Amino acid sequence: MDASVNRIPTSKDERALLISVILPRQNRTESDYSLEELKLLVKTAGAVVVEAMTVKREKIDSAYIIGKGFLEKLKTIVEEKNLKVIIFDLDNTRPAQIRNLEEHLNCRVVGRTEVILDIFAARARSAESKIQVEMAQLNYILPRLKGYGGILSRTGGGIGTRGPGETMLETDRRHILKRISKLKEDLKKYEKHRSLSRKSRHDIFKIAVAGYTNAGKSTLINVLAKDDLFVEDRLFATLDSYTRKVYLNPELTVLMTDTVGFIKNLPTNLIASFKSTIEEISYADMILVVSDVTSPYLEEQITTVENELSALSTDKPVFYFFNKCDSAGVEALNMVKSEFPDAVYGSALTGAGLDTLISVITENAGKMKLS
Ligand SMILES: Nc1nc2c(ncn2[C@@H]2O[C@H](COP(=O)(O)OP(=O)(O)OP(=O)(O)O)[C@@H](O)[C@H]2O)c(=O)[nH]1
Ligand SMILES: [Mg+2]
Repeated sequence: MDASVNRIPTSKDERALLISVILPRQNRTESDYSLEELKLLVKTAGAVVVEAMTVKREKIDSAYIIGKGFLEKLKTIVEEKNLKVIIFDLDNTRPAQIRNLEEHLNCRVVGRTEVILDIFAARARSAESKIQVEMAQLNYILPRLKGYGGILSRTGGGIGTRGPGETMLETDRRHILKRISKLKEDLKKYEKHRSLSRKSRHDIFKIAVAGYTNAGKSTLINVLAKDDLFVEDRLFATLDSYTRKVYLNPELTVLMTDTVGFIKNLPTNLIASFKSTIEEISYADMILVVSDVTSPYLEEQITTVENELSALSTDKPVFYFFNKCDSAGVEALNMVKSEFPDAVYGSALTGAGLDTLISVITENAGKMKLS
């Protein structure tokens, strides 16, 4: 089997219903944020969000996630609205719950993790990221094989069905384990290559550009490098870590590495698979975090990024560029500025603030060289 991920284009009319389940100890603002983000993820995956709803529950039902009453209502909604997929804003759906729901509702049911894995599968461009995604998918499927019963072998495309070939999904655990170990071997080659090219670049100042997905990381590198990286108003436009040589001013030429965007609760399988790509960040001399000031969830996004960075246990200095100031309201922007006074504010799109950013980078690069 070829190492590439099997991609089945999603039909444009894949009509989806999103469900957020909130439990008594959960915070409504957080779950709203999560649901908004899930909408974006689902659109990125190519489906149409017909409706998004929030249901309150005392606890997650072990068989059906939701209660019997709502289940029946849902059945009617699925028929009336001609829904093709129900997407729960949950990270840990159990295979048996999915199977029960699918059998009862006669429609596909997936969780947030499948949506993210699906986007990664569709976006993987380089051979390395294709291997990384396939590994994440197989590791996700492996413990679930038994519980899913026959449903994984279903063909037809759509969220949650993209990934390693269907024939693969029908085969046994041993086959998958063998495939995973082959992919691991293949990945090692890329890691070796990475470490060699890192060694060859030891004398040039390196900046890793990190941040939440869609913050404008690639756009910023493009404008600084006068380059043409893949930019798109979608989540996870970039899955590979590209490095570009960027001439900032007569004093300083740097290497800037674009990295895969972070997101709240990035599936652990993906983090594990993309470890080497994410680790690129810790080999830089400086980390530049790009944030989208227009996001109503700026703080949550920064927390996510900070958590991911601290998981790397890097001691490299971190600088913040608050992007998209061109489309932020004055009042909102002032509030953000008072909260984060040390960040550089600007816009990769209009070029505002880039001079300041370049001076901050140059000044700190100079200091670091001296120390
Ligand atoms: N208004 C405005 N939009 C911007 C700015 N910078 C980037 N964008 C837009 O934001 C969207 C995402 O930009 P990208 O550069 O792809 O973001 P990214 O952080 O690389 O995203 P991922 O690769 O998905 O993690 C694109 O539509 C950009 O045109 C900016 O300064 N202002
Ligand atoms: Mg990008």
